Amino acid sequence: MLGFTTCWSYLVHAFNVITLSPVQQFHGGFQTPLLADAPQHNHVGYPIFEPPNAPEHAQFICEYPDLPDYEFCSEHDDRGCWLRPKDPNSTKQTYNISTDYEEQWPKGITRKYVLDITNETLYPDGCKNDEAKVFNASYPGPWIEACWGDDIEVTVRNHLPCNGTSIHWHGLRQLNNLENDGVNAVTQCPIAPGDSYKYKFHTRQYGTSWYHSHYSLQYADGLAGPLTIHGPSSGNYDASKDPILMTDWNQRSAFEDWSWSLDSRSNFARPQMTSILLNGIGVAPDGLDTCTDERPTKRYSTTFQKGVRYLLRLINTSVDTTFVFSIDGHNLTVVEMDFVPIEPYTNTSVLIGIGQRYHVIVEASPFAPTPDGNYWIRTVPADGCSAFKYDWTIQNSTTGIVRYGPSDVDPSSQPNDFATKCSDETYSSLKPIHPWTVPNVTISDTMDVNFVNASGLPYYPDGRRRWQMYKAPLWLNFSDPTILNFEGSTSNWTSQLEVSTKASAADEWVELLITGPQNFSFAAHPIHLHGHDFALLAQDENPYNADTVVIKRDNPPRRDVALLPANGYLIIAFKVDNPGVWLMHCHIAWHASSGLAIQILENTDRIVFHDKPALLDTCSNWQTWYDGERHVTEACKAWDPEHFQDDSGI
Ligand SMILES: [Cu+2]
Repeated sequence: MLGFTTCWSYLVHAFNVITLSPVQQFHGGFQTPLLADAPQHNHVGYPIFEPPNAPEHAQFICEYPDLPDYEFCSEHDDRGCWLRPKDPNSTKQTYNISTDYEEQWPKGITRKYVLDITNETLYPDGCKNDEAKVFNASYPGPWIEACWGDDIEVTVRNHLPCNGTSIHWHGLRQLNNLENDGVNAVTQCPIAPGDSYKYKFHTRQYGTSWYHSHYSLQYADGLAGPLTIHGPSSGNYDASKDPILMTDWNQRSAFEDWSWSLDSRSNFARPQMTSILLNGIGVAPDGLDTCTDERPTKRYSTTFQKGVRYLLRLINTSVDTTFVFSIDGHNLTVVEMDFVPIEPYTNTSVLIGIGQRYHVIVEASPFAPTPDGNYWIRTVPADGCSAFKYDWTIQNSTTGIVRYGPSDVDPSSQPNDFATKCSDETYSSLKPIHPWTVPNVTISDTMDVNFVNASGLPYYPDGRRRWQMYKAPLWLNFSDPTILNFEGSTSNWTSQLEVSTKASAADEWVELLITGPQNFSFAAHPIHLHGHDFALLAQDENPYNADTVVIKRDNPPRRDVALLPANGYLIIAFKVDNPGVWLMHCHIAWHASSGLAIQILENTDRIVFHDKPALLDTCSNWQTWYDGERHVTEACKAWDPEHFQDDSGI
């Protein structure tokens, strides 16, 4: 990200005057899905259907031209079925909730999308933010959809004046597809202003996730959007709601917040958030001193019809906040975590860490009916797992509304009975539908998450400590991505983790112990792994003890983000089957910027390249911009050219 040498008040002023984009009115909460540029077929000798979890206000069609003998088989009371042979006596594979999706998936079509990234002025919480960065002039970004087994191509065009970018497809495995993981300085150079990059990937998993910028703190400024692979469900439902993205939000750029936190005049204080948004809209706390040019705003709302079972897709896209989501008077039946269908369980709330997703089914028959037919949606920051400048409590975290009828009054509903402790959903509840067993291997490495004095980084203001995950805080070089440096000729890999197995050893696993700091207490860290989903073998809030640890190898939870308890530990394992350089990092944006991340160098001698010239072009264009245009672009002049990068780079 960008560094400053100027003082805070000047910065605020500078940001007000360097806005280049026209003021634009956004329609908060309403997302226009891009229509995929899907091939048209004039015959219907194969499955073509609108999936049961299609968008509410647009048409979306699944097509399987390569499966002519198949039919779509999802029904209200059998959402586990997806495609089955038309002939009941056929011995061919059925694609359903029990399918081992790592090995088998229905071959779909290719979906093409374009994302244009621009700077915009937004009023998501009623307050002006003229440093927002968005996809296709919409916040959140457009819903990227595909059907199970489709391929996706996304062309990303960077129109930002003074930021590079790269877009990560969170949770997608990118099997043998490193160069499409979208992590600048690791899998590619940043896409320079004026440049574009085409990402191509295949879908084997299904469910909901999000895509976001991995360029420093950029996603905090608005570069985040929902991504769904339509597929079967382990719970039955009648209708679905468009994804619900929940996030914390500020009225200025996260780059400014970060820069100020590196300035001794701030006492290196941790940045604070202010508002909470659902699908890009919300209401700022009263009397906020950072609220300027105030405009009317509203909360997210949705309507229920009595008796209908709705599928909700919940995504936490926050900078710094773990949320407890609930709907007054309604239970939630959880059916999918991250991209993994699980055995359904029912509760009054669900806790969602940053980067985590849950599919939940809500039956529209409130157990505590209100006279007005309206119910609050609450997104309560979990205890200790946020840093707001405002006290969001169970009572006031009323960030959305479910309405049954025409009444537009505020709900009179009362909160459900639920806990706000900052720990993942109950470990024993998270049982994958497709069972898996993790072989008995030993812990190969221990990672102690800690907050350290780490001088020697390229930019390290005196007295500012940094988070680290392994041997040192991460610091990447935008111009020199790891993907082009496996030999380590220009970089030093000793602080990263190398994992290598013989090519013949297809089923080897690696097992890692990740421990929280023992000498001080901090919030839980949402640990995210790229390139794999992992088996969560153990998760405990007490310090690790090899004599008493209980490790679950028989169908453990499987996901791509897990909360590392503040002073406790995680044991995770993954199969070493995806050559690449995969980031593992805390998804608290401030912590990732600080360096709480490592690169896992997995069998780098066997990495597959698909389009190396595109990688080299992107680097060449980045370098040209970095060395040249950056110094003359008006919008870049507010930044300190010496400390253009003042964080890890991710
Ligand atoms: Cu963290």
